[in-house]
Amino acid sequence: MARLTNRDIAEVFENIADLLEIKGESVFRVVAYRDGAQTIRDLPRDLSAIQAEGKLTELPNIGETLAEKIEELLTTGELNFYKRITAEIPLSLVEMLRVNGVGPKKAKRFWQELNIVTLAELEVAAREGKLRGMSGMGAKSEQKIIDGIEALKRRTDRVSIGVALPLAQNILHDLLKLPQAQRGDIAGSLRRYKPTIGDVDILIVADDAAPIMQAFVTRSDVARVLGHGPTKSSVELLQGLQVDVRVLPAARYGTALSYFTGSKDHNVRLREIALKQGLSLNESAFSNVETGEEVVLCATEEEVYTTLGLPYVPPELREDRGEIEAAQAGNLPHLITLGDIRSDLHMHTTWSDGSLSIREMAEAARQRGLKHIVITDHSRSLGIANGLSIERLMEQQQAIRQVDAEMGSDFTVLHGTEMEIKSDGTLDYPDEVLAQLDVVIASLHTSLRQPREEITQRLINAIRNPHVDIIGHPRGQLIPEREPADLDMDAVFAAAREHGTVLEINANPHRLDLDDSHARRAQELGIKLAINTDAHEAANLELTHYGVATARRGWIQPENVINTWDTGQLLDWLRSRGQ
Ligand code: DGT
Ligand code: CA
Ligand code: CA
Ligand code: ZN
Repeated sequence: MARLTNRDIAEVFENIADLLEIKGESVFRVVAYRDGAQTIRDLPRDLSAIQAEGKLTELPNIGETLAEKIEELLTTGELNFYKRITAEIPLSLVEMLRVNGVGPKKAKRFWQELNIVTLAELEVAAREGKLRGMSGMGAKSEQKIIDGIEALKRRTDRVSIGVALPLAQNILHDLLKLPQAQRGDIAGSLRRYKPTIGDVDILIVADDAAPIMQAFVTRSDVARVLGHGPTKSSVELLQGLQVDVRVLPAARYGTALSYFTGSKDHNVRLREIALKQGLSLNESAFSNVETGEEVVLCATEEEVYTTLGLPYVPPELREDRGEIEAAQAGNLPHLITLGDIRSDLHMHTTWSDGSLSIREMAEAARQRGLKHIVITDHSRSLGIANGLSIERLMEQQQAIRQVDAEMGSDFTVLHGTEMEIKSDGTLDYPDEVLAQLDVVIASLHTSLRQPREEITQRLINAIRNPHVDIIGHPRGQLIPEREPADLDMDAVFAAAREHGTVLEINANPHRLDLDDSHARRAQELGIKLAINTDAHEAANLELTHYGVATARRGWIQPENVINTWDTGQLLDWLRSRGQ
């Protein structure tokens, strides 16, 4: 029996959730499987190890029912319940749900009314104009389905950086404990902080590579060894991620780190510059183009750039999006760093769907070195997240003022909200309530698939409200499973600029929203940004670095991020907004 990876088990639960939804089961059952799957996907450890400790039910979102199913899957490789439900509803319907514009109700109708059960059959039927015969389906909705299928084909099987980075750090940490290892780094897309990762690339400096290769391929979290060579090995982890480890001599480490950090496009540009100097650059050295003789070995990346006559280019910029030209002109941006961040302006407590009290959240934030935070629980219409009625919101204000006083003068707790922008574009609290809050974040959580004009207008309505300070995770994407809303971002930016509304870079690695290029555009337009974790528990406060890296990928400078402000500066700004 093949060992099931965490990713395999998460997939079974996701499929069950989808099948139950197609069947029309209660949302709570569906959500239970979906949340369970998410927990497993994000898990930094192997499920079978947790099962062996008897601690499955201690995981968030894993109750008795799911724990039993995990056990059955781990011990037998199968699940009876899954067999029963896939006998009743074709499993292949699930892949249809990944198409934008196809929900569970439509999938069920394609199956029952037209006997279409696979994505391929759906595509053929749509292209042949066979869907428009169904009630409520026209040529336009048929075309949308074709567009959706094409978009889906462009997406690939990549892993969220939030899953890949902890796994990679863990492996690097273990390998660096070996006596032969002199130093090491994570390279590739992970070092550049791309939001999704194809595979993990790790480099280690050592003279004797064999013990490092051996330790790597025999790790307990390895599902399969894909290659085991003298200086390079590849494995697939139980979590379903491929990892490549390469061992190099110290003298050539700089060229290797530069090469394997990429991006490929950035490397191509570096090689062009080298060629102009009569040098050819590869992963191990600079050589003379004519003679092929190695002429410069680089132990550090800095030496690679120096040889090319360039200043050091931070990994987050290496995408060939203008960084080479900027480096040549001496114009590289002064990038924001994690050390510049003094506050977190978006977080949840037990008042809505968070797991810590206001006081606990404040303590955790202070421990991380922050100077001020804003508590922004969900608003009343978001029932599923226990959103606050106006009465409870006002009660919460008292509680927050109390904690703020208790925390002393070097730490400030402000009262805010993460308010729903409702489907019809109205806001969830009236202006006179918003006027009493220190900070108002407005976010879209529902009806994210509205047509472009409608959803853009909805967001702009919120931006225009003088009480709204920040738009939370503006585009509504989830990585890797949900595409952003179909927003006219030019119009959103124009409105944000006009009204001085801040746009968030949500640091949660499942969101990273705004993304790098939209953040960059916002900065160019003079729009201020916020980098917030949207924490629901203490550990989430550690996610800030993902947001900072996204900002760095977007060329963001510290002065354009309001979390770099000290408390007085933030309060002045809030006052200047007339609240
Ligand atoms: P990924 O794994 O798809 O998330 O993206 P990367 O950037 O980690 O790509 P990967 O793992 O295929 O290769 C790691 C780095 O190695 C890549 O960023 C640049 C370098 N590299 C790989 N193949 C080539 C190539 O054919 N030409 C050049 N110039 N560089 C390459
Ligand atoms: Ca890679
Ligand atoms: Ca690779
Ligand atoms: Zn939130």
